[in-house]
Amino acid sequence: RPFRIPRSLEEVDNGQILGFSADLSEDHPGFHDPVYKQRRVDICNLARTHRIGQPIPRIDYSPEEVDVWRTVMTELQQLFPQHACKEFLRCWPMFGFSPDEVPQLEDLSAVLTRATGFQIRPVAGLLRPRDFLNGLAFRTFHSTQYMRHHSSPRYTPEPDVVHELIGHVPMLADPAYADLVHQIGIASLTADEKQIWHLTKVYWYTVEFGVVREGGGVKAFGAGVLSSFGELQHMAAGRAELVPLDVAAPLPRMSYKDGYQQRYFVLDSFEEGAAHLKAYCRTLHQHLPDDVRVAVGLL
Ligand code: H2B
Ligand code: FE
Repeated sequence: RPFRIPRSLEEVDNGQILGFSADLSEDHPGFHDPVYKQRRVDICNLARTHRIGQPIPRIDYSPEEVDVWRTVMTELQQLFPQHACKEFLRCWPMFGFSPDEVPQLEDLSAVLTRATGFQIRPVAGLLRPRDFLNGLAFRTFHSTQYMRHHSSPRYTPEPDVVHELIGHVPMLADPAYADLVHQIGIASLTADEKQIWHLTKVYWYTVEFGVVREGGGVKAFGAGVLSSFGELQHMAAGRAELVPLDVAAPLPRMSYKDGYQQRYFVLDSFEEGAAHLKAYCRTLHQHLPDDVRVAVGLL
């Protein structure tokens, strides 16, 4: 299948949604809830009509949605000091997260932009890996804005506002981490389908489920671990296997459904891991046209 290299963020398609969008499948916790489904449609329509450069629409989250946020925040906050990596703990206070209020994408985006030049762009659901990764090349994180279903505050089968804002956003305020994610994005611009798939796995085992050695222990930096009380506890219990990450080697298949990870890829240090990842990404940068290099800030 042919692909076009986007020359600007405007050319990154944020309209093609995989997975649920507002048509929830039968095993989605909100499948039997028409009010929830309509809420999803309304919030997704805001993302679809949002234009780059416009402020991100503010959502008036309902008391029920705030309760979900509060449940997750209250539990996670207890685990972070012990189990989140130092980069996360340094960035976390910059955003003023409170258990009583779901943060607005627009406000967090402003903080991020000041910290690392990253911005948030609202999106209606799970983006195709190529579009999602291409966005990172333009220092843009595509984020959903809807809340998971209140019947299961600790579980979501898809990215939602809790996962994006707690798991991903704080890490993106760390300059070295933001730079790494930017490089992964740039590597995706000229990647063929096979390379996109490999980058998707690299992203999955680092940005989503990565852990790092720190002070004799193992700490979480992956968003899927940081945004899930159960996954964070599971990781901290130390029963999952820890394997060193070799970014160039074939990586195992990803699973969204088999519960907690049975194996985490671990970086010996963040600096060293990032250096390996960036070296791998640069092997994919070689054929980037000069105008694109300029557009993504490489030249
Ligand atoms: N889409 C959205 N909306 N949020 C994500 O965090 C996300 C995505 N992650 N699409 C991507 C895919 C990631 O899991 C990899 C690159 O496939
Ligand atoms: Fe994620």
